[in-house]
Amino acid sequence: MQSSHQAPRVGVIMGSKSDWPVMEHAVAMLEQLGVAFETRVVSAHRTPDLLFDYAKGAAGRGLQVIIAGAGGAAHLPGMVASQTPLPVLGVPVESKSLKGLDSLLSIAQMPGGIAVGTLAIGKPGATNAGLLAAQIIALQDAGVRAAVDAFRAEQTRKVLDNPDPRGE
Ligand code: RP5
Repeated sequence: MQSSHQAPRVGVIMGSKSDWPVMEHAVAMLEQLGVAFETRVVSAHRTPDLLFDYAKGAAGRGLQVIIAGAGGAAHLPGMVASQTPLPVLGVPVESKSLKGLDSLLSIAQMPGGIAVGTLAIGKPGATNAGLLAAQIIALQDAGVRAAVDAFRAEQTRKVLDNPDPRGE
């Protein structure tokens, strides 16, 4: 799936459809900040050939950042990072048995020499993956930079305008 008529700049992939309720928060942030993206299921274990094809072709297709979410034995972000020079942001999806601690450690504990930027478990991690991807794109795109600045200013204003924790 592609976000708009613009060529996608961020690839949002996940190991399973079951990851979507978390990963949709990365997509929501990219949409809010006006960053074109594509999204699809790519499984490290169930579709390994697709993983290699996707990762090897990503830079050539114009992608600039890949966000990869997975749960449990979460090998997707690391394996994608091994096959592309693009920055890869890993989102640990909460697992049923170990609450995502397994996902977090699988993604974070990369061997030195292949980098994955690991975010928090679940929704905040997915949200921040979208934000961080936009901040990377913003280094060379003034429009996205303005959108990130506006988002942060609005977030700050909402806190400062509502100092009473008992208020609505
Ligand atoms: C991982 O296994 C996926 O990223 C998902 O978080 C987890 C469970 O997948 P399903 O069995 O729900 O498809 O590869």
